[in-house]
Amino acid sequence: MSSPEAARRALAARVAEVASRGAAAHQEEFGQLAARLARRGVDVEALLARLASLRIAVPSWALGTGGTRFGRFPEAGEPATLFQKIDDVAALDALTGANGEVSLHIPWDEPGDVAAARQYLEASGVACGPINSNTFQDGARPNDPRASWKFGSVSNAFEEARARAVDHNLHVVDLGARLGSRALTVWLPDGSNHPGQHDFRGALDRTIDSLRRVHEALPPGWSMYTEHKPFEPAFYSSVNPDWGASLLVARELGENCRCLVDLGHHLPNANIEQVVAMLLRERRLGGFHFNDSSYGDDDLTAGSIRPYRLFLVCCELAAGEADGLVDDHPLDLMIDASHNIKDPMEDILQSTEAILLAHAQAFLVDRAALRAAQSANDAALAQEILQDGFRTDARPLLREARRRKGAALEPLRAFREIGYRAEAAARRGHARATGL
Ligand code: PSV
Ligand code: MN
Repeated sequence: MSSPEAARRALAARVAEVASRGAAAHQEEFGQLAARLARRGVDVEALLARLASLRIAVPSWALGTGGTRFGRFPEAGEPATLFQKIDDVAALDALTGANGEVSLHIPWDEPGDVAAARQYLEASGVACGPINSNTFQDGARPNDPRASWKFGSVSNAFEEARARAVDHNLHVVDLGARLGSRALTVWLPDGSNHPGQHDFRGALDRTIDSLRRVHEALPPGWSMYTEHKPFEPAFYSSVNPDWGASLLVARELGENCRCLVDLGHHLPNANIEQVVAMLLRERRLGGFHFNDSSYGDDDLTAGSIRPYRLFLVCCELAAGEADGLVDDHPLDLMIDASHNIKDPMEDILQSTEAILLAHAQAFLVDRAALRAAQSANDAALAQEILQDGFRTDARPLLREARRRKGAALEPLRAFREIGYRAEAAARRGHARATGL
């Protein structure tokens, strides 16, 4: 078996070989776009540098085929171990130049030998991004009424169940610290299914009390993210249902707690870009779980259903960045999607492309002109300015940023051409990845 360093070098060579075949066409397209943007006063080099600096973390749980409660159809060559998941993230990064970070989920990715996992991450050039605690699948004591998370974890009426949930979060922080992470993401399944089941205020009090113990134990330089969601698995109420509750919890816990926005965790027609603007204003935005949806928490490919919504969210990020609202805490950008019919890596490549494209288009919006139109109450002009960014085909910029990093011009095509999955299938066989 080759070392992670050797595997990465071999992959990079194959990616470069595929890229060389498209180089001439790319140069022509990029040259035309760069000239057009330069005429409009865009600093193309600065834009390329900003795009090159974007890092989109890969969720470990999306590297295997997702399922629904109706079935699961695993692909051959799925990663069976944490090390294989890290291999897949390194391969994604070789293709995109933007995926060099993995977001782990515990206990799905419990490493066992932590030092070995850290060493493998480093040798693979993969950073450990925000780490997630799972208190929604209580494998340990599901049938012990006083300790089980059946009726909630950190909000549970029983002290023993809450203590176990706090301990699990502390364990995840400890693990994350040893793996090089700097943030804990807490998404809670806690809620109720029946009116009257929960004392809403009591459940929130207990949630905050429990999470305070986790927040107080964060190592220096760490952040904690609260991730809201209106329903599922609880279908009547959730303890952290929306951005207002999430902000309230974050404020009560203290300065190292921020809110994470999962694009799929809003009630229909919610104005997510405005939520983002509010959290930026409060300096409490921590990061994102990018995905897309038609109905609820569908976990579809980012930008596949409502690319304009994704663009508008990125416009708020670009505006917040320009106004200095993220200087003290760079945002953690992550994908959170789970696919049951596509090759999971292909889907991550598509999500990554959509997120980068929406950022590029948002950076192209003429902020000064937009502000002037807003100040003049010129709604029509403001719309023109915004949509000019959205309607620019910015893909040559992404290709150029990738070319300069030695990544693929067209990541999905390159993934297929180098035959990554077929090779993985030959080596790994038909394993079943841990995760959803
Ligand atoms: C819950 O729906 C969620 O969005 C949380 O981020 C979880 O950690 C993730 O999905 C995986 O279940
Ligand atoms: Mn999420």
